[in-house]
Formats: sequence, structure tokens, C-alpha cells
Amino acid sequence: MSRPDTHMRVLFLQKYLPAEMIGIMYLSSALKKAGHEVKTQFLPEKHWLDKVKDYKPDVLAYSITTGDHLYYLELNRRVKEVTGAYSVFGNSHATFVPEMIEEEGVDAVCRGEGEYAFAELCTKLEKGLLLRRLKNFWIKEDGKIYKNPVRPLVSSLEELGFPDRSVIYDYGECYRTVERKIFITQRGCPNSCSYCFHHAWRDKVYHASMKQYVRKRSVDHVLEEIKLVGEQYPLKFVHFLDDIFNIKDSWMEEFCEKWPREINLPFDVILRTNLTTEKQMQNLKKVGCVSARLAFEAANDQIRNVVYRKNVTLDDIHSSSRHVKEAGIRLTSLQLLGAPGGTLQDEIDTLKLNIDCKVDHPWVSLLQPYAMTDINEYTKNQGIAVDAWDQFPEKFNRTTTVHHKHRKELENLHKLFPVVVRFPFLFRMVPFLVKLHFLKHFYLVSYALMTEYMTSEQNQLWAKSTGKNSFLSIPFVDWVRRTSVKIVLRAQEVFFGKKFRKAALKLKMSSDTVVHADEAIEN
Ligand code: B12
Repeated sequence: MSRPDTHMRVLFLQKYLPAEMIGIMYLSSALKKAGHEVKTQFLPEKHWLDKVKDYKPDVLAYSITTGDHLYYLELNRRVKEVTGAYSVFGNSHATFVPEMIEEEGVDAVCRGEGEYAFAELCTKLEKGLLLRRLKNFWIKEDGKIYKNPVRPLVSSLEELGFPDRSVIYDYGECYRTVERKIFITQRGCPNSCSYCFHHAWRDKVYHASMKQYVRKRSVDHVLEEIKLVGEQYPLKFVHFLDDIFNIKDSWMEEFCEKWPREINLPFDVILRTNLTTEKQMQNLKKVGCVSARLAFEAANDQIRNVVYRKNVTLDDIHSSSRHVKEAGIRLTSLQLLGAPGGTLQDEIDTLKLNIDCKVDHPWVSLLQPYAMTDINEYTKNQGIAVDAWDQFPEKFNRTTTVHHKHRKELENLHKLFPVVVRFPFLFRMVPFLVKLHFLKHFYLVSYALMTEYMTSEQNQLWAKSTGKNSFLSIPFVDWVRRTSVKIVLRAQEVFFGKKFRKAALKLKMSSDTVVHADEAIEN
């Protein structure tokens, strides 16, 4: 398999997603530093298998989340058959369900952070050394499975250098050409929300302290990366995808002081409600923040703080929303419907909370109790969770894998949610409307159209902030254009197969300003 005079050729096989993959970029950077060659093959793409064969990879790499793991396992079997290469899986699903090592075709499963682990694996493979004691890996060798502990977390993110964007941008044209790019300034989170991966990653995989787990890059390091990316690629809008951008007040102050001088581009952020202050919002607005996301999750205190362990008050939600709105920043909220033990009225209260907070763009998900999270144990103990990860949907915003008495009403409410936030006069009818199950397709269409319209509003904001506002960015015009193109592409996809999927994604990349958004009509 390995050529005597050379390094390993690593090939990431990756589905097109609505945003570029920072994890793969970091891995590529570490692999290249260790002397290996790295490439990404995006899917679906014409003649992709021929391209894979031409590259002659030594190592096949997959970055997988729960819901798309079956797709990648099947893909790997197919590619392994024709290349005979060594296969390595990483990311959340691999970390939390390492038992996937038992699957046919899987050679190694990486748990946790992969930079040093993956580079070491490739170097050992190249030298023909034993792999069985390699930290972070559950690994097959000589017909046996070895389960190794993780190495310590990376202590300073800066020692990793910048993520290697070329590994994505060179092979995924739509990621390179889009002028809105993702940046991540930290790893870890000090909170223990029961539905999120952080507490499981921190306490159950790493057994790490808060200090070890929560790491933030310096403002200068972040700004330097953005500057470099701007020199090499089209960049007009910065999308900070940190789980909590305002985690450290002093960092925020330094950021707001340096940003206009050094970068001066519009950007958006995700904030935590109980850390969001009026002063912060005024400062963020001044330096170019146009949109902010706040996670509400649920209006009911018991659900939000006991079941979800969010640890924020209703007052925090109201005041942070007010600060965002008063600063003139577009407010997006996130909620997680379908909490175990919640009643339909609890969900309706969350809808009301969004109306009261005058949310511009509500994002609504249905709870998925992912592996190793505490909410998973909770739902399992109550006997209301599905027990097989293979039943998880690829996206968390359509159906729930938790059983509820009022499941159908819940799914209707999910579809009505953005419509009612926008047209609050409908609110009083909601308890009645959710029971009209024969209207569920109508609700789905209204949901799709409403979320598309909200995305068009977001697009206009983006166009205005980057000086590209025109007749075409008027929300109604953008909405008609994108919706009709999507309908045509969707129809072509249904009738002529997957080859139109890439065109649909390209449209999404070029016109949406949001990621993690409900993929409306494309679903
Ligand atoms: C950006 C992001 C996205 C982006 C890009 C996703 C991507 N694949 O990179 C978009 C918007 C497309 C997205 C979509 C979704 N996401 Co998302 N996303 C994130 C987010 C906020 C940051 C990811 C990131 O870049 N982290 C920084 C990098 C450096 O870390 P990393 O990606 O974990 O990679 C490291 C390790 O995991 C490992 N590693 C990763 N891949 C590999 C591969 C190999 C071979 C090896 C050896 C190691 C390795 O090494 C990397 C470097 O240390 C995370 C939450 C978070 N804070 O991490 C959620 C998260 C990954 N998303 C999540 C979910 C649920 C989704 C969706 C299902 C949501 C939906 N639409 O319904 C989809 C699924 C899409 C998909 N198929 O991947 C969950 C996954 C839970 C799970 N158990 O699987 C997370 C953990 C959020 C959460 N709070 O629970 N997401």
C-alpha cells in the first residue's frame, strides 16, 4: 500500500454541506505539517469514483455526525473495495459511538480532537509500525480490536496554526467563491446543557476540567487568520460559528476595539443570553455585527433549566433579546421543541416567548437525544427514546426520535411556528390548528415558504452590509427568485436524479446567509 519513498496520501470523502468544514481544515494542516498529502473529494460529483481511483489514496478519511453515519459506512465499503486503502473515521459520531469500529470496512475510529492523533497514525502507517497503542483510537489490528484512551486536549489552539482552507476551497468551488466564510475562535464550552455534545465530550470522553476544555484564541490570532483568508479568497462577510461568541467580556472588548481598524467587515455571531449586555450589543453593532442568534430553547423554567440544564432565566432571555433589537441587530432565536415530559402547552409558551421578544427569525428544531448526552440517558430511562443511532434522521429539524403523546400536534406546531411568530394574530388559533392533521402538508409548505422568506430578509441584510444591495435583494424579489429556482431544481432532482443536487447547493451557498438553517424546500 505505501510507497517506500513517500508520505501518505490522505483523501477526505465528504458530502456537500451548507457550510465549509473547519475540522477537516485543521486536520489537513496537521497532516501536511507531518509531511503527508491531503485532498478532499466532495460528493455528489461527476466521475467521483474515477477521481478517487486516480488519486490512489493510502488513507480514506471520513468526518461524520450522527444521522449520516450509515451513508459514510456504505460509501467506505464501496471505495475500500476499489482502492484497498486504510479507513479512518472521526468527529462527533465516531467520538460518541466508537463501537462503530466493529462495522465491516472500518479500520480506525478517532475519538476527540484529531490533529496530533491522525498525523501520528499516518506517520506510523507509512513506517509500517504497530498501531494498536495509538492514543485516541479504537483500532483493528491482526483481527483484534484495541480501545485506547485519548491524549490530553490541545492546550493552546494557536499551536495548531491556522486551519488549511485549501483542502476545502481547492476542491469545493462553491465554498471558495462564496464571499461569506466561517471562522471559529474557540473550542469547548463551560456549560452543561443536557442535549449538547459539550458536557459529554468534556466529562465523559476527556474527563477534563473547565480550564483545560474551554480555550479561546487570542484576538490577534483570529484577526490575522481573517486577514490572510481575505488576501487569498473572496471574503466580504464573516460568519463566527462559535457556540458562544461572548464567552469572555475582556476578549469582546479587545475584539471591538481592533476589528474596525484591522478587518472592518460585517459579521454575525451566536451569543449566550445571560452574558449579553446592552453595552456589548451597542459595541458589536458599532463595529459591524448585523445579526445575532440567541438560544431560548424553551419558555418553561422546568424544561429549560432542569431537563435541558440551560441555566438561564426568562429575564435573561427577555433582556438579551431587547439589547439585540435595540442595537438594531437582527434577532434569530433557537428552540428545541419536544422535551421529554413537556406538554403541548409548554411548546405553545415557547412560541409566545418568541412573539413577545419580537424575534425576526425563529429557528425551530425537534429534540434528538444524541449518543452519550445526558438527555439521551434521561429519555432512555423514561423508555421514550429510540435505542438505535441508525434510526436518527440526518437533520434534526423535521422529526423527533423521542416518543411523545402529542407527537403529531408537535410536528404541526413545529411547521406553524415561524408563520405564527411573523403573524401573531394567528396565535390564539394555534391549539386548534395543531389538531388539524389533514392540513399537515399545507403547514409544511407554509413553513417552507416562511423560512425561505426570512432567509431572503437575511440576504438583504447581508447585501446591504456588503454594499451589494439592489432590486434583486428586495426580500420579496429574492424570495420569488430563489423559491422558484429551488422548486425547479427539486423537480429536476426528483425526476432526473441526484445530478441537480450540486446546483441546488450552489444556489444555497450563494444566496443564503445562514447555516444550520432549516433547508426548507430542499428537504
Ligand atoms: C460548524 C458546524 C456545522 C456546519 C459544518 C459541519 C461540519 N461537518 O463541519 C453545518 C452548518 C453544515 C452543520 C450541520 C449539521 N450539524 Co453541526 N456543528 C457545527 C459546529 C457548531 C462546529 C463544528 C466545527 O467546525 N468545530 C471545530 C472543529 C475544529 O472541530 P470538529 O469539527 O469537531 O473536528 C475535530 C474532531 O471532531 C476531529 N475530527 C473531525 N472529523 C474527523 C475525521 C477524522 C478522519 C479524524 C481522524 C478526526 C476528525 O478532529 C477535528 C480537529 O480536532 C458543531 C459544534 C461544535 N462546537 O463543534 C456542530 C455539530 C457538529 N453539529 C451537529 C449537528 C447535529 C448538525 C446537523 C445534524 C444539524 C442539522 N442540520 O440538523 C447537521 C449535520 C451536517 C453533517 N452531516 O455534518 C452536532 C453533532 C452531534 C452528533 N452527535 O453528531 C454538533 C456537535 C452540535 C451539537 N451541539 O451537538 N454543522
